[in-house]
Amino acid sequence: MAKKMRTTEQRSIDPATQEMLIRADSLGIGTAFTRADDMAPCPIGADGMCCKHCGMGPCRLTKDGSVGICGATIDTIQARNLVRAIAAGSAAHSDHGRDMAFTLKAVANGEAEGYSLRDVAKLRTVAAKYDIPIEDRAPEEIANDLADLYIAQFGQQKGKIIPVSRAPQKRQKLWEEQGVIPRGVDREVVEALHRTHIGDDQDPEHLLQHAIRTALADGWGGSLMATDISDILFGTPAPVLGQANLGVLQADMVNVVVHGHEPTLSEMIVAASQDPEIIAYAQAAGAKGVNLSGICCTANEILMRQGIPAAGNFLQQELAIITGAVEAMVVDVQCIMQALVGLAGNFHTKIITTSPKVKIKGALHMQFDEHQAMTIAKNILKEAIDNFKNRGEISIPDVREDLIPGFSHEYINYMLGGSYRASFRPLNDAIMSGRIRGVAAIVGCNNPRSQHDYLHTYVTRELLKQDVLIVETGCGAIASAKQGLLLGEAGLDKVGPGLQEICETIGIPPVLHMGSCVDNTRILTVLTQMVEEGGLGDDIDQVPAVGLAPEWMSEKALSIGAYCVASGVYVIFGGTSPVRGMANKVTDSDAVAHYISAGWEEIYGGKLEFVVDPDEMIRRTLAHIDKKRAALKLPEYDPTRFGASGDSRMMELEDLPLAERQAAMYGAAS
Ligand code: NFS
Ligand code: SF4
Repeated sequence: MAKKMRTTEQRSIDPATQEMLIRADSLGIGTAFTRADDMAPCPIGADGMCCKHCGMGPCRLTKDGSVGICGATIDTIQARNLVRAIAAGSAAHSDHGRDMAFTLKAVANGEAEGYSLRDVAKLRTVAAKYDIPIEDRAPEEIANDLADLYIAQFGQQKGKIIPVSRAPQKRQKLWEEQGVIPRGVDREVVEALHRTHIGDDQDPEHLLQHAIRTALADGWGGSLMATDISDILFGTPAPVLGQANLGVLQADMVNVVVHGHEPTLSEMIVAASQDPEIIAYAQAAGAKGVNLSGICCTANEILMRQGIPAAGNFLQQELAIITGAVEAMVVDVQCIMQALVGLAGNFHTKIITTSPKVKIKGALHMQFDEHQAMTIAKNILKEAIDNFKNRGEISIPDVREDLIPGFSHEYINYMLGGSYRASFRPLNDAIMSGRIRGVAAIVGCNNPRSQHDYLHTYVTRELLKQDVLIVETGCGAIASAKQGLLLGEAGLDKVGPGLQEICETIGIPPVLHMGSCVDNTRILTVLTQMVEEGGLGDDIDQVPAVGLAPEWMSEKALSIGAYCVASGVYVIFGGTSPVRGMANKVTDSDAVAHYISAGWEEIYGGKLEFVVDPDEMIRRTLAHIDKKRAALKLPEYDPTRFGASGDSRMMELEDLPLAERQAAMYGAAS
């Protein structure tokens, strides 16, 4: 079959990316974009119908009704593959959470050089949720107890992991009845591997039930703990001004790009880069200073807390190096392409691995240890500065966009409260009145199989026109940032009339950047608080909300999708389905695809679907939101009811007591 080479415009909608892809071509350098064109995905594996779980295989099931050597059916193999992917995703997020807990423990005991407990208020709030005594105690004592409690969740063998207690009551009861509350984070991941070994669990529905439990160990376990601790150690995000895209690299400075996921390293590199000793060292090398920027979720972590610019999202990691202006790319864990090392060989860039868990052949390994964090961070920066003199010709795209990230659930709660009190009431009211039709979370990766950033931003723009408030995380948030969608009032004219009123009244962008992928738990918290606020049902599945991952590629994304479904959310993924079934001409088997959609919806009220066409994603999103509105007996969405005059009306209503305000806003609707 002839290879299909795409044009630069077909590969990405982002001008900085296009410019660097042209440069890569002229230098004869391959990237993930060209490799994706060179290699068609294996259709059998893509549909989840290849099994490599034992040495009798690999078994490739290519015909309807065919089975593996052991007799495993297509349904079983698809379910097993999905369970394993979700287990890997859950493991990645949760192991990140574990390391954060160890860091918290070290900080509490004065053993972590350079770190402090930056948000004591959040520490106290979180500790109080678990009945850890907080009165008359030093923050370190509280932090030590919280760290112990969180560390224990990973190895716990029986009972329930404790953060689950933060879900809506009704949801917890449902999970209890279904037997899917994680007993311990590690236990569920291990059991997922056990159950999918040759000759174990072979009932697809039973396997997929454990996929839910394993994913919940991520969303209401490892990830939630990671977010809590990151906020406690580095500060709970609040809006700051930031920038995104490759144009944040600077010609006259030492450029250090931090890439990966764990904020423990990147936060310390931020601190070290501002140290007078390091600045002097850079100046002695002939540079103006050290310019830090981030890629992937590390970018999100330091962007939303420190305003450190994001050089780009997942598919731009190679392109940053192709500028020729990066002295060092410092990586820790997850989403780091092995191609970086070979690519960097064409330039002077040093790839520095830092995690005891991640080495890449040919990279420089400078192992990070939170006990000597500041010393190691400075050594890493000196290595980069020493490399400045080796820089060759550079070409930095003059493309960057401002953005305002940092909408933690705490901040959203605070900002919505406006003049009367910190609360989710105004958001619930706006949804109930129909000013906001519903909420969509648009999250997840880039994938070189689809046009870079296109699906994220197309779906975002179209839903905004339909008065859907958008929250974003991960590489999707960076995609929107680069397109100027995360800016205060700019672009509000392209937003539906009701949503425009709300954004103007509260003073928020219509797309809220909520952090890294681990921070998708912030979205779970927002949904829970909306439920608790009242008026939108008594569980998450009743809220008019949808989750989308239009350009997903990682196993972590599948875990996020599954825990959102288990929490009651309708989740739509773009691209290929790992359980494609019917859509593939080879087989009529769609039992697994059907089960994770209709089957899961019957149990959890949420469902997981894979949809290629973005207009179909939008159609299904709006249909779901409208269905949920109708079930809540909310007025039908009608954009003509709101408009320019609404602004002053909102202001008037704000002064009325709650009951009167609601009566005025919804009229006869109960
Ligand atoms: Ni999320 Fe973050 Fe990006 Fe995908 Fe990778 S960086 S954890 S996995 S690619 S969104
Ligand atoms: Fe084949 Fe069964 Fe072994 Fe899988 S577990 S490789 S289907 S024999």
